[in-house]
Amino acid sequence: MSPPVHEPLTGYREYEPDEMRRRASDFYEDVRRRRTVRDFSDRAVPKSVIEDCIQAAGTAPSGANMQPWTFAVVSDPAVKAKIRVAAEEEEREFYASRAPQEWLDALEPLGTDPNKPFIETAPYLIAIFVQSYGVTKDGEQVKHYYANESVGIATGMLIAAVHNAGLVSLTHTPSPMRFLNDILGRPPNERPFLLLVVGYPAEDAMVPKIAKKSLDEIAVFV
Ligand code: IYR
Repeated sequence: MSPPVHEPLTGYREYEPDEMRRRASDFYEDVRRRRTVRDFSDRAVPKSVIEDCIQAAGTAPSGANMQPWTFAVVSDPAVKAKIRVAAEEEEREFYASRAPQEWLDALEPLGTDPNKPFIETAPYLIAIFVQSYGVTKDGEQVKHYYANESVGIATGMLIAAVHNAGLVSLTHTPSPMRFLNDILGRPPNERPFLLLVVGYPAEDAMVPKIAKKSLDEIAVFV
């Protein structure tokens, strides 16, 4: 083990209290506009925007800084078509028999169903994988810590980055999603976490009329 090397904290910025309050409230006002969208436009999105959003996600904290994530970016229409076929197959099973009635009732307000045309319409799919363990160049396994939590945090940052860029996303979770390993050629130490659909909303996009919980419903101050 080499001794830890530290460096000065140079990137940090403190703001005057007024500026801090303004920034905190501006950020909230901005992210509260974010909606999960299921109606996508096929308009092209610059690849560099997707790359920057993924780099932003890659700055997320992770257990022992293992960065246990892989972002597989799909824009090839043939690959998107394969993913759609496989996802819809799982979704048909889910809606027809796998999902308990309670789950179907919970989904009712969202109006979701097994048809997932957005998988082909949207310009980008980002399949996010959790690396349950790492593998060195010599093929040795490296332990990952809090891999799920770490990938959840990175995914949240990716969703925020996509919103900040003026795009919309859909957190799609076909279950089970192992077919993503086959289609995308990912190794067995990688488990699909989420399929993030990214693009512009369709011009006539509709979203469910739902509300977020208020501060006193989600926070306690002790
Ligand atoms: N995976 C299914 C069902 C679904 C599940 C949850 I939890 C949602 O918030 C939305 C949908 C689907 O994508 O339709």
